[in-house]
This record gives sequence, C-alpha cells and structure tokens, in this order.
Amino acid sequence: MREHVLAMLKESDDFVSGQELCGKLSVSRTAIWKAINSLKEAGYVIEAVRNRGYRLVSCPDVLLSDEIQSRLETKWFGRKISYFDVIDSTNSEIKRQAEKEFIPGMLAIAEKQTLGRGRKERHWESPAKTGIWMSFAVKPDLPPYKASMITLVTALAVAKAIKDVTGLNTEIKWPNDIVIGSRKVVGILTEMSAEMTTINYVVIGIGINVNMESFPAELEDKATSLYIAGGTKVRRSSIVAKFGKYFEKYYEIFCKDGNLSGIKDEYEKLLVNRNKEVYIIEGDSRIKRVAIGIDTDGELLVKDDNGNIEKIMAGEVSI
Ligand code: BT5
Repeated sequence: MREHVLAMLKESDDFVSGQELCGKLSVSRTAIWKAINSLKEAGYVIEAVRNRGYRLVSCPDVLLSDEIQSRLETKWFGRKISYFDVIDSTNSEIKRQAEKEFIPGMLAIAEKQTLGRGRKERHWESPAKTGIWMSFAVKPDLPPYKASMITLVTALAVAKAIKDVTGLNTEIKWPNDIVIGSRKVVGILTEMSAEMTTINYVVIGIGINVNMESFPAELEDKATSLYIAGGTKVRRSSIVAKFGKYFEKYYEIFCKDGNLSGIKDEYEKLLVNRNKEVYIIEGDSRIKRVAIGIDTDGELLVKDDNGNIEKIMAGEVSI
C-alpha cells in the first residue's frame, strides 16, 4: 500500500486528495492515513492540508524498498526486494533465499554490511547509509561457462546508470571494477550455483560508493565515491532504478545472443585499459601487455611487443 501511495504522490506536483487516493487504490481513508503516517515515519516529508489532501515535499535518501519500487521501471529486476539495515553480505543473503525459492531478479539491499566481500574473500568496505550494497539473482538458460560474462553486462549497466543520474563519466577496468580516474568507485562480485551443464542461479553483487566523504586509510588512494568525484550528494534509489532498467536491457541482449556481441562496442568505449599497457598478474609474476579490447566471450584481448594477440580469461590486470 505504501509504495502505491508514494507513487501517486510522486506523480503529482500538487496536492492529491484523500478521496482520489482512496478511489484509485480502492481502499478506505484509514488505510491511506496509515500509509501516509508510515511514510512520514520513514522520513518522507508530506504536507497535509484539509480539503486539499497530501503533497510530497521531500524524500529521504534511504534505500527503502518502497522508495526503490516506486522508481523502478523494470519487468523483473527488483520485483521482490528484501531490505536490511544491517546484513552480513547481500550476496550471502540472496544465496540463502535462492536456495529456498528462486525468483528472477530477486534483490537484497542493505544499508550496511558487516561481512561485505570481494573476490577471493577480500574485505569490501560497506559503511552505513552512504553506499549501495546490493545483490540480485538471475538464471540464464546458458551453459555455466558463460556466467562470467554477466559481470561485464553488469559493469556496463552500472556505468550507464551512473552517467544518467549524475552526469559523471566512469570507466570500466576489466573485468569487474568501475573507476573514476584510476580510483575504484564500484566493485562487482558474480557467484554461481551450477550443475555440470546447467546454471541453478547466478548472484550478482554490486557495491557502489555513493555519498561517502572519506575512506579508511588503507583505501584512501585507491577508492573514490560519486560524491567525492562530482561534488554533490546523489539519491541512491535513483541509481538502483536506472541500473535495473539498463541491466534488463543488456542482459536480455546477452541471453538472446548467448555472448557479448550485442554490447561489446559499448563496453569497449568505456574500457579504461583500452590501448594502454596493462600488467597481467599471475601468482607473483607481472607480465606487460597492451590491452586492445574484449572478444565476444568477454575475454580481454592483449597484444605483446611482437604484435601477437592473446586472450586473457581470468586472472587480474592492473594499470
Ligand atoms: C570487488 O572485489 O571489487 C567486488 C566487490 C563487491 C561488493 C558487493 S557489495 C554487495 C555484495 N555483497 C558482498 O558481500 N559483496 C558484493 P575485488 O575486485 O576483489 O576488490 C576488493 C578490493 O577492493 C579490496 O581488497 C580493497 O582493496 C578494495 N575495496 C574494498 N572496499 C572498497 C570500497 N568500498 N571501495 C573501493 N575499493 C574497495
């Protein structure tokens, strides 16, 4: 009920009468009154004037599922949202939920993570209320070896959403980081449950540094936030909603093609390493190459000094 009332208030710049709300939503005055109060408790400022009705004055920057749901224009992304003030890791939470019942696009989002993680169990700094810490699940009808391409689909969708909402240009550091001027602003963690030939589900976790003003010492020269880069605070739910729209679009192209041919060009435009030297990290060794792009399977194409082209499948690159 709350999200419907919220959506109607958002649609109108002016007052919406109680009668109109009751009529359109087919509920009683009391139900509307309760929904308004609960929105107020959540931090929405709603003006109520006798004989005129209700007007939305301002929205809090909380990641409330209603706030996101009222902005979402997606078919399946985020149609089920679980929202947490604190959670261990949204990736772990979505796995727990998907093991019980998988719903396409099911989303978990938290204000804070206590055990946020990156690849290889690295720590992911997830302080309260300043970032977007979210995970969702999909089940592509594709062989398991193709799942890693979803990381690239996700990176493109996040970069596009950030550009639309904030105007900021970001670049993608293959395969899973988004950077602004070599500092990381987004990390993506893709995990999968699969049998030999079929995918049970893929969990995509995204961490976006949105409104933090500073970072702990160990991340100070590696990380940035949209606020630090752009100078203005950003409404997090707008980014989540835009991301959902872009993700659905690119993911459906990817599933139809079974590879990245339909989004490769757009991805490459944002590739920070393109035509630059990169170091391929393998254990203790660092091998210098020049990155030239990606192939349709999402592998990084690199060139050695003799012009020989190799594909990098996994491993890590640094710039
Ligand atoms: C990643 O790993 O970049 C994937 C991060 C995914 C986080 C999301 S948040 C929602 C969901 N739930 C989870 O538990 N995880 C996902 P990786 O490429 O391994 O990078 C990890 C490294 O990034 C760390 O070792 C730090 O150096 C750095 N780092 C940690 N926290 C950071 C932050 N908030 N911003 C920028 N860099 C950070």
